[in-house]
Amino acid sequence: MKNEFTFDELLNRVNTVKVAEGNERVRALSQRIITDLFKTIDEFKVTPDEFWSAINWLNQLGQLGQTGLITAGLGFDRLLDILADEADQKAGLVGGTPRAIEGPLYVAGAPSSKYEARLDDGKMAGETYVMEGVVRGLDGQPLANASLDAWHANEHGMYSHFDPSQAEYNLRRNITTDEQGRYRFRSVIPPGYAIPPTGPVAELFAALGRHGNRPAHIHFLVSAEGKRTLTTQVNIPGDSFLDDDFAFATRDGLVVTLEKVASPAGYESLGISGPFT
Ligand code: MBD
Ligand code: FE
Repeated sequence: MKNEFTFDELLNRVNTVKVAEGNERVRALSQRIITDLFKTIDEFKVTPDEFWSAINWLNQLGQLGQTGLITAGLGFDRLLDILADEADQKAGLVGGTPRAIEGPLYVAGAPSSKYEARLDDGKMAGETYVMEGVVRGLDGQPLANASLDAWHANEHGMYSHFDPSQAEYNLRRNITTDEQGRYRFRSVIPPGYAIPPTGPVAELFAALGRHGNRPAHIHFLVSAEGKRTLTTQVNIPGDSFLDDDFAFATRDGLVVTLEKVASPAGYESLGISGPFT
């Protein structure tokens, strides 16, 4: 078999060669992506140096575990949410808390407790907050025994598990709602997040003239028996990146308001008692 090909002949051969049925969907998607890349390389006259430095970049991206970071930064995570919202609209599944992207920094298996939890280990600098609420179905009915995961960054914008300086599951907890669907937790208000200052994502962003900042936020993963799972976030108000999130993920309706409480009462079980002096 000779392998003298024109551009079109090689592309066609790559896209169709097979010795077994394989997976039709994987083949269709691969064909499209390979075709687009062949055309891009041709149209932009990509040099071998450029091509192999891109491959090196991809290898580094994988080795450093930054693939999930770049998908967020290039809008893919947000795209999936837009499409999910559209599908919900079509199915008449409207209302409730808007979804927001999970991001690459969720870790399953956080310590779990009923109704309430303290997320921080007492070492994080900053202002204490309490967030409390009720998990409801789309019908507005409170959901008892729902599972709520909450996680956020520490004062340096770093997440436990990915940051060796933090204890396991610091600023990550799972809460099971009480009989009235209620939850509440105590933590310390996080700052924004910034991508690692060196590495493949930082390199690409520099080349694109982009910043890699997210406004301060808290993540949630909420599930309940017989219900679809909600992945969402809330934002801390006043952050300068609220309208300029590198992951395009902040949304109307997810910016909370903060209420300063001078004399908190009823939070003794979370280690909070007032009045503050
Ligand atoms: C984050 O904290 C985050 O939420 C996203 C989406 C991407 C990178 C870091
Ligand atoms: Fe985050």
